[in-house]
Amino acid sequence: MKPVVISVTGAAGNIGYALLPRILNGDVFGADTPVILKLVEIEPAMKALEGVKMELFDCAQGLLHDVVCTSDLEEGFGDADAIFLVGARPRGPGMVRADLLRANGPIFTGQGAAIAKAASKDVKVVVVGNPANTNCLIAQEAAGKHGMGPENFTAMTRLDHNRASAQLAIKAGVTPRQVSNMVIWGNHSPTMVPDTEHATIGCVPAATVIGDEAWLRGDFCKTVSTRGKAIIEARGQSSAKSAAHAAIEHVSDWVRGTPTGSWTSMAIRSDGSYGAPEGIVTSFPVVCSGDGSYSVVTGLECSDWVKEKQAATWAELQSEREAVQDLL
Ligand code: NAX
Repeated sequence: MKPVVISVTGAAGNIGYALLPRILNGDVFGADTPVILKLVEIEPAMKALEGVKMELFDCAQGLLHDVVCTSDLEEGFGDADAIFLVGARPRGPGMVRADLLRANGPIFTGQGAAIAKAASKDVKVVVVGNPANTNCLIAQEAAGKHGMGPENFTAMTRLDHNRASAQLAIKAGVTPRQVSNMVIWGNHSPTMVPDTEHATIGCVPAATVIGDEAWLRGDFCKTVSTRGKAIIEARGQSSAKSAAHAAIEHVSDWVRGTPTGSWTSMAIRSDGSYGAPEGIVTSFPVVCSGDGSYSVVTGLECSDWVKEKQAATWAELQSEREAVQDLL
């Protein structure tokens, strides 16, 4: 079978280390599809990346066709079928979200342009590096200047979706497999809206099974939206395994389709659905058809409580957009 080309930026980092063996396990395109990995790093990390490459060969995973290590963007994205944009500058001491936007925004103008020039025209891009939604918007705009549409670029809120589903499962005393149709609305930031109003646990509405609205609107939302911080405090490092797992599920669902009757959460370019402002990248409930296309789930009724929180997260995304206007 013809190999697929999968590019990963920030491949020498924490998430990269957890992500690459999963890709070579066939977890994105399937267990029979060989993989050419193109690993993109900045110059100072190239030596570490060579070590990662050695380890990948040492795993002798059956699908490994080739590994290319590069800091040249067009080489790194050449003919890519899927791209994980993980690499970004971490938030340093004293940096606020706006500083991070300014530091990381320019990375995504260069990457968006290089993807449009070099990748497959059907490439599926997931932005993981933070601030993921607005980095994705920047990449979309840059790619658009070279003729590639925004639908090729998405940002990851699957980790938030999975964290929320897991918290519901723990509270209900069931396995996460029983939980369906969580929705994450908005930004991958503390303003995100973990909405359980359409979720089911074992085909019963989650609200009925949990029977504790105060928890669903209080501690549950707080736990999900601050989970990343809690993990850093406990582990001394940010989420890597769970982030890699979420990124794999995000792209795998996009390539192979969401299970019948359920949806996932993905941050995509807003078309105005549910009153979200157009021209931001926001998380929606999304169905992937399995042929590479995806669409927002329509017709969900949102309570006033959810609508109020949606308005706040969308306002944050609009202000992020304004802060990087010169990069768009
Ligand atoms: P690390 O600091 O371990 O690794 C980042 C890697 O990116 C480094 O190896 C660095 O050399 C590389 N890099 C930096 N600038 C680059 C560039 N211009 N081109 C290519 N590579 C570049 O971070 P890690 O823990 O792997 O996290 C990576 C990103 O994921 C961070 O921005 C982090 O905030 C973000 N996250 C996003 C999540 C999400 O749900 N969307 C959750 C997990 C994670 O926090």
